[in-house]
Amino acid sequence: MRCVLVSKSLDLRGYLGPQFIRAADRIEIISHPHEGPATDVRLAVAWHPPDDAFERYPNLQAVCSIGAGVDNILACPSLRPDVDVIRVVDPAQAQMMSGFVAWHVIGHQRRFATYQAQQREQRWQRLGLRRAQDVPVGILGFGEIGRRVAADLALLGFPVMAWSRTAKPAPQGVRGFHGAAGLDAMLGQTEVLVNLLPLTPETKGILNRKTFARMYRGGYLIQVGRGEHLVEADLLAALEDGQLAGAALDVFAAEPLAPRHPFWRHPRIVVTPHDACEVSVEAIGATFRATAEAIRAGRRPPHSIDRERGY
Ligand code: NDP
Ligand code: OXD
Repeated sequence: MRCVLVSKSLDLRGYLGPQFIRAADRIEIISHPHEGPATDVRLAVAWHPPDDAFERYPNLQAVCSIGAGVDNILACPSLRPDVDVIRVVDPAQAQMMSGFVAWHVIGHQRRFATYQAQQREQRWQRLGLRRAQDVPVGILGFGEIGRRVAADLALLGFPVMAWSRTAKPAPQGVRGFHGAAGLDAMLGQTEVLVNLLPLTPETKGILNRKTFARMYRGGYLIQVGRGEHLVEADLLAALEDGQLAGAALDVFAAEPLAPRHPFWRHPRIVVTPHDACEVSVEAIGATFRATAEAIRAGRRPPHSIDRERGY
C-alpha cells in the first residue's frame, strides 16, 4: 500500500520524522506532489491540503489528520464524499489543552493582566480576591477535549457548564446543556466562555455579538476552537463597551495573524500562535497504523469522523 503526505503549509515528512516513516509497516510513504503512478495510493496523511490535492488518487480510501480538527481537510474541494476522514484522539493533548484553559480562567479570576500592568508602573495595590466558585465557566463543545477541560476546571472549584449538540452524561461538578435552548440557558449563567467546538457550517460565527450579550457583563472569552468561529468585529465591540473584560485567542481566521491586525496590540487581548496544545507524533503514528490495518481488513477506520456532521 502507498500513503501520500499532503500539505501546503507544512513539511509533513520533516514534521513526522524518520521514526514515523520506519514504523509504517509495509507502507510506502510518498510526498505530494510526486512523479509516477498514483493508483495504488489508498491512504493519505494531510494538513491543509491544496485544493486539487486528491484529484490524482482515484483509489484513496482514507485521509488521516495530524490533529484533532479535520475542518481543513473537509474544506478541500477534491476530497471525494466516500473517503473516510480520521481525526487523532490523544488524551495527552486534552490534558495539555486543559492546562492552557485553566491558565486563562485563573488569569481572569485572579486579575493577572491588571497586576502585570501595575507592575510595569511599580504600583503596589491589592485588588481583592475572588473565589473560584464565584466564577462560572461555560464550555462550548463537550467532546474528547472539552470533557477533560470541564472535569479539570470542576476539580479546581469552578462551577462548570458544558454544551454539546446531543445530550451527554456529565462528570461530577459539571452541568451539561445541549441544543439551541441549552446554549441560551448556559450563556445566561456564564462569566468565562471557552470555545472548544469543531468548525462546521453550524458553528461558524458562533462567537458573535448575540452570544457575548447573553453572558455576564465583564465576561471573558477563551477561544481555542477555530478562527472562523469568531466574528472579530463583534469581539472588538464587546471589549470596547465592557460586555467582555478580555479575551485569550489561540486560533484565527487567517494564520499567522497579519502584522497589522488590531488583536496584536489590544490591551485586553492575549494572542498565542495556535499553540494551546498539540497531538504527539506517537499519537499520529498510532492513528495512522490503526487506519492502515482497518483498510487492509476492509473495516471502517477507528476515529473516522461523520462526514455528514462535519466532525
Ligand atoms: P470532538 O469532536 O471530540 O467534540 C466536539 C464537541 O462539539 C462535541 O461535544 C459535539 O457535540 C460538539 N458540537 C459539535 N457541533 C455542535 C453544534 N452544532 N452544537 C453544539 N455542540 C456541537 O472534538 P474535540 O473535543 O477533540 O476538539 C474540538 C475542537 O477543538 C477541534 O475540532 C479543533 O477545532 C479544536 N482544537 C484546537 C486546538 C488548538 O491548538 N487550539 C487543538 C485541538 C483541537 P456532541 O457531543 O453532541 O457530538
Ligand atoms: C488542532 C490540533 O486540531 O492541534 O488544532 O489538534
